[in-house]
Amino acid sequence: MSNSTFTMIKPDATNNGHTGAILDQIIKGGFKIKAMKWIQLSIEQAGKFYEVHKERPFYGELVEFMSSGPIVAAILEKENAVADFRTLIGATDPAKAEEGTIRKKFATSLGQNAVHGSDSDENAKIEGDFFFSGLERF
Ligand code: YYY
Ligand code: MG
Repeated sequence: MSNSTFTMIKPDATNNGHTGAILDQIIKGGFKIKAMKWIQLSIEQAGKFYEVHKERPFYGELVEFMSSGPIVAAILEKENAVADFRTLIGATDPAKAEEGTIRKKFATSLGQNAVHGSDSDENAKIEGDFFFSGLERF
């Protein structure tokens, strides 16, 4: 079990002014920020990040949405980071997310659900490496 995960605050949340509140909830949830950047992805970059979903019906919409505005990308550290962060953000569909979770509070819809969280230690490493070089983390 690794101690880090990767997150993005998605364009719906940055555009709706929720970045500060979401970061606050992440930090109060016990996560330490090890690296962080505010950027906008190109269509190509978003497409590559979500390549695992290429065959899914929502892929085109997801890639368009994720490149439509700024995101905050970050590597987070905590014991049991991947599972604990998935608990903090709640279910993919905000309508099904637990009360108090980040998606329940801040998501717009199933497709525009405010935050990303890695689903495994392996993907946390792949996703963190997609955004950050060794010089950008500590
Ligand atoms: O890991 P998580 O973000 O909770 O869900 P995934 O199944 O990996 O899907 C990635 C992303 O795609 C999801 O956050 C919203 C979007 N999506 C969608 O638009 N429609 C679906 N039926 C499933 C996922
Ligand atoms: Mg996922």
